[in-house]
Amino acid sequence: MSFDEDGFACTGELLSAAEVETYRAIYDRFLTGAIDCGPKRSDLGAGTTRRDDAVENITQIMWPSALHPPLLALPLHRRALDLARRLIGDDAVLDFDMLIDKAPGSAVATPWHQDAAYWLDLPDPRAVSVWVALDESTVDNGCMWYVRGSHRTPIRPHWPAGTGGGAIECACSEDEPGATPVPLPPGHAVAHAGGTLHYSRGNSTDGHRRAYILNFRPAAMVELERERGMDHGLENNERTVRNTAAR
Ligand SMILES: O=C(O)CCC(=O)C(=O)O
Repeated sequence: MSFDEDGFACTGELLSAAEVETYRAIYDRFLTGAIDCGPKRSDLGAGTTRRDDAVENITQIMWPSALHPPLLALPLHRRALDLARRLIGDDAVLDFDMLIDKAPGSAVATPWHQDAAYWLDLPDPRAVSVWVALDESTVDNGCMWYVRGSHRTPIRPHWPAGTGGGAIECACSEDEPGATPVPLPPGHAVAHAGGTLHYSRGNSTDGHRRAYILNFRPAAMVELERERGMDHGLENNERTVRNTAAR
């Protein structure tokens, strides 16, 4: 698996078992509300039936490192940045981070999409997302799926998924040639490019599927995004969607 060839690559272990425990403890403070997230918390799977005991189908929390800055002193941000610089170049910096949790039994898929469809059309499209598993991620609890080589294909038309959760989707399926599930042990990660088609199934197990995701792009492009008002919900809660069209 090669990031340049395939548009995604497993990174191996980024966090030891003890470090995973530290991140899980903080993550659970976000999930219980002990760390207040305000409008940075939303349901990517809104509009679909929810299990009674689940707060959201797919809990998305933008900017955990801004909500809880001690995260920045823990090892993941530095390790993911080093990785991002190896994958897309030495000018990579953090653009944003987020948590995505699939609660036990929340059988809602993250729809097929390309991240670049959420973003501004920037002159330098280099970008990498480092998706870190804090639980074992399996096909049944919603591990990531990618379409090999799709980062080299045009951004497909996308449209809003569900009702009001903010997620977008495009035409794609597990039957797409090159579609591949990427199960991971806890503490391991997979990196994907901004144009890579991806999705995950719902979580049909009794455990959480917690992921910590860090996105990187060239410093000059982060500056340009901010000039254009795009901060991925840090101050401005608008999420720009450049390719969304009515179905
Ligand atoms: O965690 C998921 O199910 C989806 C993650 C995702 O879409 C992303 O990291 O870009």
